[in-house]
Amino acid sequence: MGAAPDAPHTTGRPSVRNPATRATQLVLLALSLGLSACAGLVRPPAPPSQVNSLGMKFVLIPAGEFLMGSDESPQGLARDFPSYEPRRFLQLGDEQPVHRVRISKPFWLGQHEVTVGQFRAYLEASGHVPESVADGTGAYGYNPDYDPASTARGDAFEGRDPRYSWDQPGFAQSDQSPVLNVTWNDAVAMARWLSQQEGRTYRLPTEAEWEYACRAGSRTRYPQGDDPQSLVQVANVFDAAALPYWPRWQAYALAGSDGHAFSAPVGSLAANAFGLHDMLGNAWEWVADWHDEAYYASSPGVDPTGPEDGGVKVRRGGSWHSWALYARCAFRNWNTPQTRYTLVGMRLLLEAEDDDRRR
Ligand SMILES: [Ca+2]
Ligand SMILES: [Ca+2]
Repeated sequence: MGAAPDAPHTTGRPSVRNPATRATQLVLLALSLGLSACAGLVRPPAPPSQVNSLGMKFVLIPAGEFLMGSDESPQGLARDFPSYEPRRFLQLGDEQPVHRVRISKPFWLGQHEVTVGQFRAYLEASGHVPESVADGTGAYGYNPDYDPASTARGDAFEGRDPRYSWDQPGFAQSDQSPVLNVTWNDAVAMARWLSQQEGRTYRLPTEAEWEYACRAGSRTRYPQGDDPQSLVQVANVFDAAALPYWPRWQAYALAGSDGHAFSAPVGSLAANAFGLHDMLGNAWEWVADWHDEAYYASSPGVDPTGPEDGGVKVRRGGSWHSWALYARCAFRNWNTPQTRYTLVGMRLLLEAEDDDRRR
């Protein structure tokens, strides 16, 4: 599969350890249990979390094993995605074979995608110039007057154009929105800077760590099950709210509404069983690995880190503009490390230290 430079190939230290005394914690626990019993509710405990120097919240993901990838048949997919062209179900071969992967160490993963506000704070403190600005070619954006048919590639968005950048994708973004139009190189630079600032190791998750975190114990297409229509409860994707802006894609819009035509403030939709929000939808998320169509056939069984080299980096999870087929935990998409696009953002991983592993 070839890929144009930007276009989707399918269309300090922990600061929130509870300061309460042990006695206070016990009282709070007793009250909590009592209230839960009164209400007839048994809630799972919140996962351990911490907030870093930029206000980014991380949750602890336990070590474990999972089945990575998907071996769904084209026939099965056609049944559940009846309005899609059959050729789309034949383009998912890089999700096979399904293989068992062990994640040997716990890790902290951003509870949310990196936000516009956090990325701005990083730029101001570090002096980093985002690649779309540094190379002068700009990024991509939404322009209601733009006609994809007027361009050679038929991109859904206008660009590259210097008028668009990480803080200007052509639609309203707040400091709580996921940052978009950032390159893989920008994401790695932010992780390196945070590591230097805090004396800990930040990086992008590997593809395996990302899928393990997305599935959160599930083996279905989506963490909540296989039904594409149920996605609107947990993910901001291409839905009834987005359809009025792109009516020609009516066949691919979910019938329900997730409440967001464009990006959603991070954490607007429900978390998965690991306490992570927006793993599916909102912003595509760069991961560390190079993409290789055949990698799963030879992937190591423990902590795989992807091919040694390659030409394109993997991004995962789908976006606010993605159709449900492309917002599955197993789906793999990819672009060059220089790619910037109005659908692509990031989520960072913070490596666990020995103290964390005893939790
Ligand atoms: Ca949406
Ligand atoms: Ca996402």
